[in-house]
Amino acid sequence: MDNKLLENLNKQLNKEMYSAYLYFAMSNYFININMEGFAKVVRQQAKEELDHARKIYNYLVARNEQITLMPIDAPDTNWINPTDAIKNALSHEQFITSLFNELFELARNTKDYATEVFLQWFIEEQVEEEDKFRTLLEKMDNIDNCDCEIMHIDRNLKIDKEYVE
Ligand code: OFO
Repeated sequence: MDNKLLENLNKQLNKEMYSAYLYFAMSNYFININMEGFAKVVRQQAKEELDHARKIYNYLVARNEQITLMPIDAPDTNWINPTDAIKNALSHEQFITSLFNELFELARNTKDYATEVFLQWFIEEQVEEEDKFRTLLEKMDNIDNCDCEIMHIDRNLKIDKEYVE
């Protein structure tokens, strides 16, 4: 595999672990302000991020490539309200999308067709990830951070079967 592509895939493995940390941190934030519905949503997201990391790890193993594990940064947790936290989730996912786009381009430019196909799953997944947080944010933006309405959304998320513990 091309050296730069391998280096960036290893970095992406680290970013997925960071993403899990970010959503665990966000879950703590929501638990501390008694919003268990939002906490459940981001905790499920953390679980998905760990799956993404595992997918990249397994792919590098299957390709017999060198895996480099790097330190995971601690996320910033200075959210001022629930909307701020979910905005952070959306902008983080947009950043991750840009990283996958770069990886895809590099795989294509280095004619690594197996990696190009492997990355397609992530490109599609990012559309869903952005959509999930954008949809949630639209609901929150419409009510302008009114506490009672945010709590109403939280209660609905808590019973929403789409999100599991
Ligand atoms: Fe792994 O997709 Fe979010 O960050």
